[in-house]
Amino acid sequence: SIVSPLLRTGYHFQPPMNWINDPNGPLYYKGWYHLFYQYNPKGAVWGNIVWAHSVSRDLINWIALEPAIKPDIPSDQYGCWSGSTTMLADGTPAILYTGIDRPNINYQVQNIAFPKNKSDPLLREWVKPGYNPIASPEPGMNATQFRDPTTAWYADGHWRMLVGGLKGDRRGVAYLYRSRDFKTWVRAKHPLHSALTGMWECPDFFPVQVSGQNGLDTSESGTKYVLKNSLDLTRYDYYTVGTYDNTTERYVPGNPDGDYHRLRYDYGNFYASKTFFDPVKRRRILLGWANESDSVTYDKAKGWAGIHAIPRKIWLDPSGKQLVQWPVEELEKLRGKPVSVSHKVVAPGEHFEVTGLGTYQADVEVSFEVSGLEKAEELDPAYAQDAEKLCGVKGADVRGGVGPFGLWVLASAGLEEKTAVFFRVFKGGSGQHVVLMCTDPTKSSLSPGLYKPTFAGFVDTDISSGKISLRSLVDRSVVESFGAGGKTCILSRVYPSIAIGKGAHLYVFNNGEAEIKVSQLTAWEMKKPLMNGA
Ligand code: DQQ
Repeated sequence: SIVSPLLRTGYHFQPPMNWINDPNGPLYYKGWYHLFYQYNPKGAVWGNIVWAHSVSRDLINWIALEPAIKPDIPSDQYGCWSGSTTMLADGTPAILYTGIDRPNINYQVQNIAFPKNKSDPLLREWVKPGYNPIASPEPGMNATQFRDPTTAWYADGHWRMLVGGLKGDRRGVAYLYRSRDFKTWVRAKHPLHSALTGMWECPDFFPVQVSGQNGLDTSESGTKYVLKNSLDLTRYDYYTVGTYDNTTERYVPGNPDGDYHRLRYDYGNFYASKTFFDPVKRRRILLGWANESDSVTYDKAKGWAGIHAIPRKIWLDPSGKQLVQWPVEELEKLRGKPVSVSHKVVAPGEHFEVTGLGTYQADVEVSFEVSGLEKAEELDPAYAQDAEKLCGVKGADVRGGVGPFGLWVLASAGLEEKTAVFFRVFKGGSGQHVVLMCTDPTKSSLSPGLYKPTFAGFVDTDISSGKISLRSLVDRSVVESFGAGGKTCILSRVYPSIAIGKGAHLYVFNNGEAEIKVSQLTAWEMKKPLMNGA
């Protein structure tokens, strides 16, 4: 059944039980990665929110500590909501977070906390200075839509941070605050940026290098910057790449349609994400929350709800137009013995099984080679801007020209259940090829009443060589996929009823007219890391 323990994820982040949502305040400190997260200590539904705390040496094995931030001062007594960590010049980490300070209405203020004992690498205890809150809604501001402070950055004698908000009914806002001493904060007259998209939750703002895969500390200046918002309206995370300078204190998206262009970190179930700079490996890491896609009744019956995506390293694509994401290399420590397939042709309408490993908990990397791009279907202009709609009408079982081809993961032996992760190539208006990546879970489970949306994004890759890669992290009830080396990512939750445990199989399929070659496929069964004592 859907509450089977075999559906509880094996290597994705989660506590032993209860509800989790947003990742909060990730940071590296004295040999340890710290992850805080929104957590209900009392149940598997949202509520009673505290900052739970876990630590890790490698972002993969996690040890749970006591919650770090709990309601215990007037300005957070009704909830400790999302926020971030900033490293001060003397090496002190500071947490900025949202507090709910009155009952029944979610009136929001921003608070600060510091470690009680800086020499404790585990940062177990946090103190909240008496001068809290450090920012409150002003007259004319929407006090119930004012939250989620970012990591602050330092330049020209000032710290600056953002707080997400809503102006009027529709304008999402990144309010900008300034401080000389990290104690007294003043709001800048104009926000860093705003757009008519609805409330901006969990803003994130950081510099990126224009070449290479290294990250920058949030206070280093970049040629380019990324601004991300989590849109309450759609429950997806959107970002733009643009420019920023500390004198004007304004961010300008590179693409004039940027705010409405809908570039997403992940085209699946992934929300309220946050990045941080890892000074050890000089990389920027993205963490995100994936909720369940079953019902509250099931969540209660399971006793848990919510996971985090595998931490992803992110960097700017050489085109400068988008980010690229890849699971942190530490994940590869969980790989068991590999199984490989090479140079295998999959004829139109054919599929084959990848055998020799347990695939309910696996890491699968494939390079495909397509011949016969001339067989690509025309792209209906009605769907040219909407990958999700396109995938809705051109799902995995709809025969195509070039594709659908890809993987069936968490598939039962008789294929009654299967989640398809695939590509489909179209001929666009001006003769160029358009690549669609989809996760189609419509056949993922025989259990009734599940929410099984198809997820999809376009892949901005040059397919003229016929080559494209796919990586899927399969973990019992999660399928987290990276197309074309991480240019398009899709995380999806599925709850098979027979494709569980040893009943889960892995296939490569081709439902197109054109022949597909698997140049190389390697699959690893994944071991279970330390996961918060569960
Ligand atoms: N979750 C937090 C808020 C944030 C929202 C509350 C996003 O601070 O805006 O749990 O999921």
